[in-house]
Amino acid sequence: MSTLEEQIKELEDELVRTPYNKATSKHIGRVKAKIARLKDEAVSRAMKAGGGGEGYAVKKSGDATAVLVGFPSTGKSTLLNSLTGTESAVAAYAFTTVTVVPGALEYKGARIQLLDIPGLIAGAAMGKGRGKEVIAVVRNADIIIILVDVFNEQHFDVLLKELYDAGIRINVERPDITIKKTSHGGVRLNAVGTLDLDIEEVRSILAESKIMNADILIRGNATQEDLIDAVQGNRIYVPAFIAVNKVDLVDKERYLEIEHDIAGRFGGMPLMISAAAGYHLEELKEALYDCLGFIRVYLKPHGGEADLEEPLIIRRGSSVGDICNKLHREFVQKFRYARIWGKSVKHPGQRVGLTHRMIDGDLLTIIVEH
Ligand SMILES: Nc1nc2c(ncn2[C@@H]2O[C@H](COP(=O)(O)OP(=O)(O)OP(=O)(O)O)[C@@H](O)[C@H]2O)c(=O)[nH]1
Ligand SMILES: [Mg+2]
Repeated sequence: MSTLEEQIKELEDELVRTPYNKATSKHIGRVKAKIARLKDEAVSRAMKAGGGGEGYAVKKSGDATAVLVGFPSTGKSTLLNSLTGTESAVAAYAFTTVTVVPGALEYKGARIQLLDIPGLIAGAAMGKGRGKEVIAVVRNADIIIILVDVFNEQHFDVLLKELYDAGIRINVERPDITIKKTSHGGVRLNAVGTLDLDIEEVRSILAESKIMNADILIRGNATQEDLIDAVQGNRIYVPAFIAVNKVDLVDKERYLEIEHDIAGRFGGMPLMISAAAGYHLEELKEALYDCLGFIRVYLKPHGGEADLEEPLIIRRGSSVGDICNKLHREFVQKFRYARIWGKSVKHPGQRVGLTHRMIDGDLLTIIVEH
């Protein structure tokens, strides 16, 4: 019996050999689904493997948690220290950081927890290096800063692959796919909008997970990978951006070359920084704040005036329930209703429930049982 890794390799080779067309799409879907299933199995085995993990339980704090992901010695700890005044050990050799070191960053009223972690290397998703611990922390973050240094821009492809293998999807929306298992009737597909997948591909992918009866609802377009992700069900969708560190060590020409190259491959401009020299760090904070999509909500006591001095900083898309959770752990249980003045409602003072989503600038009154 070959190992999981060998089986995955064989299937991946087969994929490379098989041209994609109408006749092969069904088979390709099945092979991709199988690879995803085996990889997930390898990842979850690696995550369960014993040993290590000491000091990795960092409690989330602040308004959002950002994590620094990069190869060893790219300057993650130096960056954490420059941004937050923390003292995470810095040294010119690999794996200086062996645990998670948190720091706190205040920017425009938002408190961002920044986590420095050990370097990530090829194979991390399957547990190589400190992969197990590192991936667990990354999966928990609200945003990822991918850090490469000017001498190793190719690391960037490896980092993206490791994140992908670990089920982390960056800068994409979760595909709108609902899978409802049924007891009979086969696989039925309901598509809202144009969908490039056909029913045979869908059946083939589901069959790989032994789902023979189900109602599938897909809103908008979706790829085979999207459907496989939905079937596997443990994917994480998180924003990320790239920073290139140590730009103090290259000349202007090389600087522009790297910037251009990464922008082309990532589809977005990287931030060109120097953690040690303090170059472009304000821009990095702004990028963090922007990418996290913070909004401000003002609390207005029942019958009183809103506190316009100290807004609550929350993530875009947060609901009244999210705010209740943040304010007090009993608020959700004792919640009766809320009133809102602002853009998220039609009438000033409109009554809303826990699932109502807030918009920047809203005033909010929460009514709880006493
Ligand atoms: N010239 C220059 N050197 C830097 C910069 N940032 C970090 N370094 C140096 O790079 C080396 C590695 O920095 P660390 O901050 O320890 O790197 P790390 O990514 O935390 O490394 P691990 O903990 O091993 O994963 C140290 O010698 C730093 O002084 C920078 O912006 N410019
Ligand atoms: Mg470090």
